[in-house]
Amino acid sequence: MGDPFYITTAISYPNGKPHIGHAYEAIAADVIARFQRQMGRDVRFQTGTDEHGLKMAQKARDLGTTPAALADEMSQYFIDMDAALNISYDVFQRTTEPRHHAASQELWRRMEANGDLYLDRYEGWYSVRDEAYYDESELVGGDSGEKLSPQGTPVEWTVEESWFFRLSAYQDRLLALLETDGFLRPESRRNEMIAFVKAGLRDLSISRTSFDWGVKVPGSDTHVMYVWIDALTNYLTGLGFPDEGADFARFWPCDLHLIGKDITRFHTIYWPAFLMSAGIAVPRQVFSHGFLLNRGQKESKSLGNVTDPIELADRFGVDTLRYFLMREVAFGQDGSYSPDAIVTRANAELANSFGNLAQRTLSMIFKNLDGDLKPFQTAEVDDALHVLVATACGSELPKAFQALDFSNGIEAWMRAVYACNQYVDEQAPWSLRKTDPERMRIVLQTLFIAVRDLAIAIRAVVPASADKLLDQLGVPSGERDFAALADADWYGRLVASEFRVAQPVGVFPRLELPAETD
Ligand code: ME8
Repeated sequence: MGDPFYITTAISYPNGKPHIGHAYEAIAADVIARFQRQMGRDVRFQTGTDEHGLKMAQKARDLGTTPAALADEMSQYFIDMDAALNISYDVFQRTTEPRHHAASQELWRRMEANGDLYLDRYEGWYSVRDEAYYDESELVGGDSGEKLSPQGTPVEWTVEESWFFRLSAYQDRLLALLETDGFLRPESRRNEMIAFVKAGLRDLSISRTSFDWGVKVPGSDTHVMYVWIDALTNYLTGLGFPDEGADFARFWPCDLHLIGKDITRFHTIYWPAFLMSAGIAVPRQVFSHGFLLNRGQKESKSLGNVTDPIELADRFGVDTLRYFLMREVAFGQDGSYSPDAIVTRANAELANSFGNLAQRTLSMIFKNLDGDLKPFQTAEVDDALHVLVATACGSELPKAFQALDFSNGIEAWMRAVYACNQYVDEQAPWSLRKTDPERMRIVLQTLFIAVRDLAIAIRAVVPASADKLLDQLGVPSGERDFAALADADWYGRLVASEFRVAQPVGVFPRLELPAETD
């Protein structure tokens, strides 16, 4: 078994249906998980829903239902979205599960035992939408002079008895952690967090008494935990904590928490401080991705531009959507999407370039060689193509993906696809058919090998399509990872197995540009 690799997404608030931001994060995490599996790692991939807190309680009240019923109903939409997007998670953790309450209470007890919790009174500006208290100095003015959080959400002056966490005691350790290379990426976010810690950390209010939709504070029944304490603990719950058994021992500390930029503070300051207090190792890396915008605008109900990611996947194809998001957006930065951009990208790269290459190659082998593959001797030009493709697929793409630089990894792959298409045009196998059938055979078989390499390399991004293609290429399902890619004997085994190329079925359809261009 390979080395363990534990990756998590943020757990989503199920107070509404999933939006494109949720889909983006799930897809990015899934591409990483699948890529690491292809690299031979023993991957544990966790996602879930964050079901407590005032936001959920208020939404349930508005709808005339209970928070528990709302959570049950809405978390199913996230499970359905993951199924629709082919998200290969191992654990879907819901925070209303009893085992999660037990895990959160144990974390609390450990922090208390370490002397980091104390009871006091809290007065401050609370944003229900962000589930966070803000300092007066952080607030911004709204259009009609009202006070808003730095995220632009309404805040209320709140006074209550509260448990506090001694965050101020962790300032130096947190600074050292943030300065550790690779803990928080991208760099711009790391600088922001370092500046935040350097400005001085205040103790954190971590319980509420004004409502009861949450995890009860051990020994303090009128208090429920601040929702972020229990939310962050989900990453431990899924591994069986407080039982520090096999899963916990194998997968903790987490290799990668993948989150959006708006919740970086919670994951790189509060969370490591809680863990340090409880005597638990901190995660190895947090990556905070950018926001996805709809034609450059944030989606919101009032703008009427909220997109259902399942509809997008139905309309353009799951793999098209996955490919577009990973290719188009420089990972870590904000990105924009529109139906036109999806169609243009998918047609240019998947349908016209890679899909066309695969389709041409397989149908020429089917028609001209009776689908029959043989061992063959290459010329210099064939070897050059082989080296170029093998380098892009076996080295450039995985190196970029390892660094979470997906757009550049895919670009290297695309360059190899273009080189193959250029090779087809230059070698013109269709005209060799009469003049030099043996040379035609060599060209087509060289292309067959290139298509196989390209399909394996892009498999994490477009898993269903790549597998459909690899099935047509006769590549066994156990030989589709990066070790298999580097195995020089596979072609010989395939030939010996008497596999024959059948009439190919197109894998990447050409899409129509949407009629409406508003
Ligand atoms: O923040 N583009 O939940 P959430 C990209 N429950 N990513 C986006 C986005 C967008 N437009 N909008 C949101 C929460 N996200 C908490 C997390 S973790 C212990 C608790 C990202 O449903 C967002 O940054 O508001 C977060 O990573 C995830 O979607 C869930 O957001």
